[in-house]
Amino acid sequence: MTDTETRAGFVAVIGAPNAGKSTLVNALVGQKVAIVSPKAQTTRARLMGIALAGETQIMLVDTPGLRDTGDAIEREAIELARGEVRRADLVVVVLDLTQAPDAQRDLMRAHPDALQVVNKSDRGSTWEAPESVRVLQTVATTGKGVDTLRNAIKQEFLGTAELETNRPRWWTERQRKILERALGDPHALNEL
Ligand SMILES: Nc1nc2c(ncn2[C@@H]2O[C@H](COP(=O)(O)OP(=O)(O)OP(=O)(O)O)[C@@H](O)[C@H]2O)c(=O)[nH]1
Ligand SMILES: [Mg+2]
Repeated sequence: MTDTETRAGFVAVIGAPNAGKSTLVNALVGQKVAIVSPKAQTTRARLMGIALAGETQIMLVDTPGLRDTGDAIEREAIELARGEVRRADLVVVVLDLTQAPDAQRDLMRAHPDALQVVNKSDRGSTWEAPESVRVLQTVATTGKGVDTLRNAIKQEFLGTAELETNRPRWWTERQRKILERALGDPHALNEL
């Protein structure tokens, strides 16, 4: 390991449809890489952005909202999201307390190691997320709480560096070059 090597980690951003995942990814990245819409199920394809926290490169994978569905295309998109989750070093579960709790509680239970983010914290809520040190509040549309979230993600990688040899990853030279190009053009990440 040398000073010129860069740390990076894959973060999958998951949550209910319309929870604000894409808005949050855009806010973390600092530019519009993901499509945002008031309509649910906007995100269908794999999409990545890169956020920097000091020397740490955070690769964010925006995913389609997860829900049970009979729609074949939507099911495929959800399968894709599950794949992203399996590949990720860290999962961020985006909660929307203005939406029904059941499926979101299941999602939290399914990802006990995830960072949980209560987005739309500017809106009223019909239920409460469990109190936990791992729950952060954000307003993705205004950027409130986004710096704190970025730092929390970074901490996840730095904090586990001594405990696990496979987290964070050290990129190969090829991957490092792609990452470098991705700073100018996020689409370069698709080559990874
Ligand atoms: N009030 C409020 N609205 C938000 C916030 N974050 C996102 N929104 C709005 O919620 C809607 C959905 O946002 P998206 O980012 O597209 O949600 P998504 O989770 O990516 O949705 P899918 O990809 O369809 O699953 C948009 O109208 C956003 O402007 C927030 O913190 N507060
Ligand atoms: Mg989306």
